[in-house]
Amino acid sequence: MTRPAAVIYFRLMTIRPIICIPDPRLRQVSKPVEKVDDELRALMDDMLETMIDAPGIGLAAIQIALPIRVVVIDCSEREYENEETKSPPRQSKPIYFVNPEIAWVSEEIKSHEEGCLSIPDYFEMVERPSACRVRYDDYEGKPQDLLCEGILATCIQHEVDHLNGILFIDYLSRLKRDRVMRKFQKAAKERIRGDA
Ligand code: GNR
Ligand code: NI
Repeated sequence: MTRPAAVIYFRLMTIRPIICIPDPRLRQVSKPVEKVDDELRALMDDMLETMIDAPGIGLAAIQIALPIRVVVIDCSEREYENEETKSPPRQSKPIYFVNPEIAWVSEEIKSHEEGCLSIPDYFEMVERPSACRVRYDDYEGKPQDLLCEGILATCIQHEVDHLNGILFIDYLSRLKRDRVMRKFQKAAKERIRGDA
């Protein structure tokens, strides 16, 4: 009997459905991850694929209905290096955050336009600290400490909010929040009626 020299296992990434408001699961507080293993890495691969497909620059696990403290972010430029030849992006550098904790925020606040894949086609300005430090475990389960600025600082704060059941519309006036919630509630009811 001959044995193959090596067996290569591979797995196709899967795009998972993203849940939207008013789904109450988005208000859950996600649970810490105990161990970074192959199963979790497979999930993080799926999250990246789902985020790129959406398309978005960040995704928290609860957005695919998994209440665990996992986030993926890729704020690097998604444009083609050369529009004519469609050569790949300059840098695509996803960051995987397991159990992220905001360890420090700057006193300086800045305003940035935010959107959310769980609140499609709605954008508003939100004020947040302009920089922050995040402690987390990476794709290999190794502890990391990262200083975030610019869009990365905005995005990681938005994602850590998701892990705590907070959405960016919570920072808006009650009038604006109620208006967007009602619009999505109405759309959800119409979908149910349409399916029946
Ligand atoms: O794709 C996204 N863009 C974005 C823009 C400004 C601030 C935050 C974000 S995150 C969002 C994807 C998302 O909903 N992540 O939870
Ligand atoms: Ni979001």
